[in-house]
Amino acid sequence: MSLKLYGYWRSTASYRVRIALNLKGVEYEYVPVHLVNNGGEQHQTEYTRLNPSHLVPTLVDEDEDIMLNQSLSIIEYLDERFDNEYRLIPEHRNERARVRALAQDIACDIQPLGNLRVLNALKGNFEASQDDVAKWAAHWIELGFNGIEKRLQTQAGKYCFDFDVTMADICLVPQVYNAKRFNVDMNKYPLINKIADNCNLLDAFEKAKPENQIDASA
Ligand SMILES: N[C@@H](CCC(=O)N[C@@H](CS)C(=O)NCC(=O)O)C(=O)O
Repeated sequence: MSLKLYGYWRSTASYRVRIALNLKGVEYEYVPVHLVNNGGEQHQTEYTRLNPSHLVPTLVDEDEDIMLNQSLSIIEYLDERFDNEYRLIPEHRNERARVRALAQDIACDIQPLGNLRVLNALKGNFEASQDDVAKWAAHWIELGFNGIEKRLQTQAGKYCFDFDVTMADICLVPQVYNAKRFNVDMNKYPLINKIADNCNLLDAFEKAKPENQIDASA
């Protein structure tokens, strides 16, 4: 098999790539990298040779001799490499820009603030309690979701955009999963909820769920 995805079941960035691979209908080998056990396998030499940023996901495409990090770049790569009828990024320039913007609202402005290493630094360097850390993570998700919910009022259909499932939905669904982990009150976000529910009816999203991965644990 030529494609390998190094990821972690609960990592939202890995979850995005799993959805994209499933939507494109591409077979891949999933290689778990446990972010907590063994001091965090993302820090082990074997893995940092592939990804010196100590983060998942990493995609290796042996046929093309390419190794990629950054989930959004990986998704764009997959969309172009497997140029089938299922487009994750629309052809039209304006739609493409809007999809990327919404994806970045999540991947650049929400997720990094709740990343494991950020939460660990709050505890380790600034004496934050587990409760403080959970409030911190929920705060940034809510701030981001407040803006996204308003934006969706003017553009959403069944999915984030009225045309079809795109990279924006691929980013939204894992972030909703993460929001629930941090007890964000999702009743405040009816559109986000509706879109996530619609996406989760699709096989590609179901298969990509954290609990359906080989490395899922309680
Ligand atoms: N911008 C990166 C973010 C990657 C990232 O933050 N990965 C997290 C899991 S979602 C991670 O590996 N965290 C490990 C750590 O913080 O030590 C992407 O989209 O791929």
